[in-house]
Amino acid sequence: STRQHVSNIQVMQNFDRSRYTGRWYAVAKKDPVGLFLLDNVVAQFSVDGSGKMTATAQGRVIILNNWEMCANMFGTFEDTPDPAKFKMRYWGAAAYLQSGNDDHWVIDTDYDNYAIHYSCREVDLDGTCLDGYSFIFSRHPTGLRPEDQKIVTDKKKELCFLGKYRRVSHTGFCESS
Ligand code: DAO
Repeated sequence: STRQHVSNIQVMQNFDRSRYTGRWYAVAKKDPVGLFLLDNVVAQFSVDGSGKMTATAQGRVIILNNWEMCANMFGTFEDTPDPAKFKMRYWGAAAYLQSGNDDHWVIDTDYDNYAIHYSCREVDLDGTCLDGYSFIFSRHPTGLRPEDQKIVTDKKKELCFLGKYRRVSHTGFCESS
């Protein structure tokens, strides 16, 4: 398959942020260089009174090489001319957690079952993505419905990330802390 220019990646048409609110379980993840969130990743999206999208997220992380903990993360989203493309500023509840400013694109979603997120952190000189990450989200902690799997596989291909995802397990690690 041909390498995809980041600027040609198709995102969700007429993205509706209010239908996107609520809880999403990460079921698969393509990691960036220097991965951070390992598993038990759950994101909760909201839209505030002024219409701005915000999110909180939890996930198991390992910091300082061997300290395992549940990270509580926060994100605010800056709008762009494309309603499905945001700039996400994110930070942790504790200063030693990761923080940054990433693209946050919604590639596809049916709002009720699945969502495909994409973020390219570094675009190569030829316009392809050099370092990026992507979450496959489900509304269901048990994973994707069989009927959504083909859609998701096709989108992974379009992002040139097919075969680069790993399964994100939910063991209850972040529920006890
Ligand atoms: O896990 O390697 C990684 C990259 C993810 C960084 C972003 C984590 C924080 C997100 C907060 C709001 C989420 C939707």
